[in-house]
Amino acid sequence: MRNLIGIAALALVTACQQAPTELKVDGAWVRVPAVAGNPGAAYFTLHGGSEKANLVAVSAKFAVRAEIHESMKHDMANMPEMNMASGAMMMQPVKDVVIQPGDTVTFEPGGKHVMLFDVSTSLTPGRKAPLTLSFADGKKVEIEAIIVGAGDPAPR
Ligand SMILES: [Cu+2]
Repeated sequence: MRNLIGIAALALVTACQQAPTELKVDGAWVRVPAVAGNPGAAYFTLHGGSEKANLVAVSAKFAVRAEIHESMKHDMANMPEMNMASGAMMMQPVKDVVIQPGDTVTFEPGGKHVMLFDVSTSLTPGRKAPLTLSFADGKKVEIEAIIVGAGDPAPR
């Protein structure tokens, strides 16, 4: 009898360990533009679950359009005419972002980010606003992003 209980307990532990974990998103924040009409940006961290995920779009009710971008840190040496002194950050849209199982993918200034176009002027720094992340399998994840003023430091 004792053995049976032991086996049952073991089966339960195994079942727990094999339960699939869901992808999670945290640390979301939105930088409002310094000048009305300029784009804002959204950042967050994706924590991969047990299955590979593919982020294909991000949207926000407070922006007319949103694009996933990646800042380009490479090739600068080969393009002296595109120097950093101009203050213009070089970036390009990316079609999708793959999150491997158990992997962490961070959207942050200078790296991957979501560019928000035609941002509502009613966003108040310190408050929160929702972002919707859409994945290739049809899954949508809604997260609350902290709104950060144009000149304020990142919230982490
Ligand atoms: Cu951008």
